[in-house]
Amino acid sequence: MSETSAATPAAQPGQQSSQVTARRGAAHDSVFLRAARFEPVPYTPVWFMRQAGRSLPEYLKVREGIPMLESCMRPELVKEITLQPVRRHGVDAAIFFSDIVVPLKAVGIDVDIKPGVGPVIADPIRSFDDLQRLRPLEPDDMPYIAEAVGLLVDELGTTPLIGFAGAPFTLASYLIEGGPSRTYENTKAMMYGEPELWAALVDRLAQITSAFLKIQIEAGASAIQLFDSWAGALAPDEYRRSVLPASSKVFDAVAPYGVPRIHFGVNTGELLGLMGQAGADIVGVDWRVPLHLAAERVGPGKGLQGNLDPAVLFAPTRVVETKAREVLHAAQAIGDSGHIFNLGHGVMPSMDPDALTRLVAFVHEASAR
Ligand code: 1CP
Repeated sequence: MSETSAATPAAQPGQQSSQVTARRGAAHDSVFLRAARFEPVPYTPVWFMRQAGRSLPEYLKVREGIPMLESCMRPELVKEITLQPVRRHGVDAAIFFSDIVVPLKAVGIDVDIKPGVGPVIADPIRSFDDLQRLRPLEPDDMPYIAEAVGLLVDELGTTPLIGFAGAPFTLASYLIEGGPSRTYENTKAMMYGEPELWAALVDRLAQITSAFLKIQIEAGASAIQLFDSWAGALAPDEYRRSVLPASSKVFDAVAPYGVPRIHFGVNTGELLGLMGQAGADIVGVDWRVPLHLAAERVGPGKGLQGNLDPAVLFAPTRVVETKAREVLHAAQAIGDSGHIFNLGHGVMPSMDPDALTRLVAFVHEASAR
């Protein structure tokens, strides 16, 4: 973990008020942030990717009749949805309710989130001409984000708020394919066949992603997670050549703030070392690689987040507990701290929320030291 991680940056002239620093400060000694800084903790902190969302009846209720992207632009609603899993499950951190495509919408890309599908882009970006439509992101493009984060950190008090963004590769895959993909054929065609266009695209996305993260941090987010959900589609050499430089730019851009930086992707067993090298303090691991092996791949000085198979939650409680204990045991490879318990990917809509609440209590109890 880098020296800067624990500190608040001194040199962000005119960008960060002392008020915001003080608000973030309320969560400074939380178990989540202590673990993220490798400090001793009384128990392993836990939160869940996609903890806000369709598994919760209270979420379905407040979202009724409001399209996904519109809900992300209503600060009071964002605050309520972000708080719901914190109230219900007692998780150790909140994750900001938004989506990785919100900053694309903010710079004028015609994107919608279609129920049951995901993000759909009306006019995919496949040429230098198309790239002109992807302009840089300015803080004024999304005033509703800083407002929602501000409301949240005031309400959350000592519970930290995790900000997030999509990494350049994963965002590029939606922009190029026009929506979710299994094969990433158009994305890879550009990456292999038009390396200059590809480099320009991921560089532009690195700017947009960095700006989106900065807005959240400056408004009071205590940590960030960069989701490169689909980077696992790439071989390590290709990741190193075509993706890592852009993701590194993002991590470098937020480094001066000193907030812990988490980097996650699905199916990234072969990329874990490189994803750490990109600049993360903590590497998120899916369920395919046990944490003691992930620790070897990531190397010393970095934390790990994960990695219970989400589908385990559909099994009886005793099985969930056995499997969760296995995760805690494997995490001992990195010592008593530096581990943040999570699922290996997001909560599924059909999951029983009570099973998640029980899991939080179990992780706290089973890891107590
Ligand atoms: O109407 C709805 O409820 C739509 C479902 C939904 C939700 C709840 C989408 C559509 N996005 C979100 C919120 C969201 N998205 C959050 C905040 C909630 C939380 O974590 O508690 C976060 C962190 C995301 C990030 C996100 N969006 C990722 C990275 C995380 C991951 O799952 O790997 C990705 C890939 C997206 C794109 C996206 N948005 C929505 C869907 C269904 C998808 C995936 C589509 C695909 O398969 O490509």
